[in-house]
Amino acid sequence: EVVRQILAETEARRSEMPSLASPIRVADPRDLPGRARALRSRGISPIIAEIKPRILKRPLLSEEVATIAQRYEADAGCGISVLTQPTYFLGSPENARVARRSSALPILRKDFILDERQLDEVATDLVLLIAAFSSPLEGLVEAALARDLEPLVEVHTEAELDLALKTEARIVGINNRDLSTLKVSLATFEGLGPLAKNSGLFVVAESGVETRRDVLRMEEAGADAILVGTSLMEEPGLLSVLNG
Ligand code: IGP
Repeated sequence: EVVRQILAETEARRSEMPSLASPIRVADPRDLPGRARALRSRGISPIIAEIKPRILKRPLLSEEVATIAQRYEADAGCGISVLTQPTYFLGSPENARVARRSSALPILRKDFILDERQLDEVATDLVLLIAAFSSPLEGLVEAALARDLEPLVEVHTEAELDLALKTEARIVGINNRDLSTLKVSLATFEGLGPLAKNSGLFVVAESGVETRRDVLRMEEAGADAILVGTSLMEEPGLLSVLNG
């Protein structure tokens, strides 16, 4: 229900989207898998820490976004995920710009991308493409790669994983949250993570991680990085506990 509404609102913004005449390109793309490897070699679990205003029930000021981004970098985060969806998630493309200016970490844009033109709204290092909604997936993956924008394809079922594997995407995210019911189960990653891993992809476990034990559980199932939002927005100091 919530998702239907977000998708309808995104559709309604089509007329305001940038023209395809000026595709965006980030100046110096930052390498997420490279940073994950570097952290691992220092014994640190790679955590992609999210800036998710919805948890605080209000949009964030630019200074707050900058402060959170700096904190995530200081606490050895692997990357920063920034919600840019405005209505339900209370995010903005500007938050992604500010986060990228304020830290040296790779920035993942989190939104509901339905149209290639959305890719030109803000320059980031990675962009989330949700297999269930971002259609045609193959075309959006190619459009992102053409901009040097690394697609992270999010899946929740084996059928969606198969769809992701047919694209050129090198990074797949397995969402423990079912976006249609909003129910979370870490068992989702335990089922699909090993399958994705066998295909040679960089695999991210997303959602529902609250403790160091949860992080270890996701790594045990093959996670190369773990994406955490809610628990970090509630307790920013948790990052250095989660990453060990
Ligand atoms: C973070 P959590 O449970 O730690 O807050 O989850 C992240 O995975 C979640 O925000 C998310 C998301 C999404 C948000 C995963 N996929 C797609 C918006 C759209």
